[in-house]
Amino acid sequence: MNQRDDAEFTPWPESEAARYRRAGIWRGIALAEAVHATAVRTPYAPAVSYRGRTLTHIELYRRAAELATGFSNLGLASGDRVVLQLANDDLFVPALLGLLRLGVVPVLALPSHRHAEITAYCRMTSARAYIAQLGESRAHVGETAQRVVDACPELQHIVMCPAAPDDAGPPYVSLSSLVGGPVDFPAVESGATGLLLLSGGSTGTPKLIPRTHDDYLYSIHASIEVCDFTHETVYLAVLPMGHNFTLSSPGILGTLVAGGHVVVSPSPAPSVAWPLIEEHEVTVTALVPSLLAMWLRTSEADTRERLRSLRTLQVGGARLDPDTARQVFDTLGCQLQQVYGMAEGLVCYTRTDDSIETICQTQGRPMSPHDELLVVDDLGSPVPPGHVGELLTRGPYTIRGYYRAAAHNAEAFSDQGYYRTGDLVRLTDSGHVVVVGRSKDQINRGGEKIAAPEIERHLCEHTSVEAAALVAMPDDVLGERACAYVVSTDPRLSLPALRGFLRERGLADHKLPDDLRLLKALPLTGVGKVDKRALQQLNVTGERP
Ligand code: OOB
Repeated sequence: MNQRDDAEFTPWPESEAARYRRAGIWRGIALAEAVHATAVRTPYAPAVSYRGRTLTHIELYRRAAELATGFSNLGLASGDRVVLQLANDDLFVPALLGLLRLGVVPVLALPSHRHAEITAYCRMTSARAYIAQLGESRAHVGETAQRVVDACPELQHIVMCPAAPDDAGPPYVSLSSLVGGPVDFPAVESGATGLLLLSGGSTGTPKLIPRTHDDYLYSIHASIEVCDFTHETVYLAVLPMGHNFTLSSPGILGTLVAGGHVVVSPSPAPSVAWPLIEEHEVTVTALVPSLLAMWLRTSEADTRERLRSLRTLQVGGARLDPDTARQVFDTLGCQLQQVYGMAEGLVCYTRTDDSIETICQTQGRPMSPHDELLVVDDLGSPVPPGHVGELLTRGPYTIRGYYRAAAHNAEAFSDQGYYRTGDLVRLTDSGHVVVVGRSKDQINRGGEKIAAPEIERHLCEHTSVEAAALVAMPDDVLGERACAYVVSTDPRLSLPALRGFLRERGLADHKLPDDLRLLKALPLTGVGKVDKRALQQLNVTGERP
């Protein structure tokens, strides 16, 4: 390994990079520049709507520039990292574009993250600021922000949205007060890291994904083309806006670059999202399978009529079962598009002209002709066509390494620069991917990823826990739920007590175990590792919350 362990970014080999640049795959344009070019083409078309208020493309451009000025006056500059954690509201897009405009690198945290995760991201990136939503009660800054301030003294600013409470002094500042005289925005280098996305993870510590302006913009343009996004697209952002699926597949950024209109839904519930679809004549939205199931359950005789503007429903993030997939056409009256993607890069889509069977039974095919896919066995050799193996991938928008994680990168990437996805797949003759399972130590809980070792590490900090293993169990609603198998000195250790313990440690709610089962010992494999397959086969009669 010739890389420093704190290397921020593993570049593509120069020969590949040169090829991507020469072929115009990487356009040499920074992300904010690409969005702002649309403002010049379609200045007065609606860009972002939230709770009855709409910003046109030119207004969005101005709002982002104002915020960029404010961020710059705070002392933030190109290359600095800032953790951005906003709910689905009207500030997310201007704040994101404001940071990108300055070349400041946003770390895209999810609203569900709490102080354990936010503190880790701040420390890993030596972040200079944390942009946070005001606490629930709106009267105080919220527990997460307070705990992050205590744990990260090097953080210079906590920017509260929309405004910090009156009695909160430094380091708290209000996003709404961030204005100031004009500044000269720097030219942003398109080969530099544009943003840091979160990895679903399968290790004890969270990993961050450095996406360059060039590679991310390419993935946006390729998505726009495959999904046929135009200035007529009206996209409803239902899933968390900081997730790669919502942000760029083609999502929010794809819609804006294509000159379309993003409508922000503060909740995925049909009672909130469906009236927005009707009001704004939304043409496309994206869901995870568990939310699709909820939409299907909620549907009534008039649902098709109410959702008549909706042409395409994208579903991805977790396995969609083919029977549920088939119901989309009749029950909701729109096209289904399966999306199999990952924040590390590769995104596959089913196409409009695929047969219904292909759309229902596969997770699509790679969006770019430059994506390279290998399906390999345990020893790393390619499997025969049509057989199941682990998917490895590389290409112009799939990273070559995680952020500051050289030791982990040596395992997560092959010598030839392929990313080991940890997904078990089969390729069809037509090149479509069928995801059949997973080899990575992760739980996919309704599309939200849990790195099992991360939670096991916390569980083992409990005074009565001697050993712990977190394992995926089938769940009717979520697809999978998390079961903790624990060896404890306390036979009365309960699920609520364990969940309370983890909550106190500041973990996001979706990472807390759904079941607990106490064992005398954890089963081990021949090489002495915890045998998670054996645990999955034990009948779960354990406690549930
Ligand atoms: C998306 O991104 P991540 O980074 O949250 O999670 C990636 C992982 C994949 O490696 C796979 O294990 C799983 O999520 N996954 C799916 C899937 N889509 C993602 N598993 C089965 N079927 C699918 N359709 O989840 C993501 C990023 C961009 C677009 C869409 C999803």
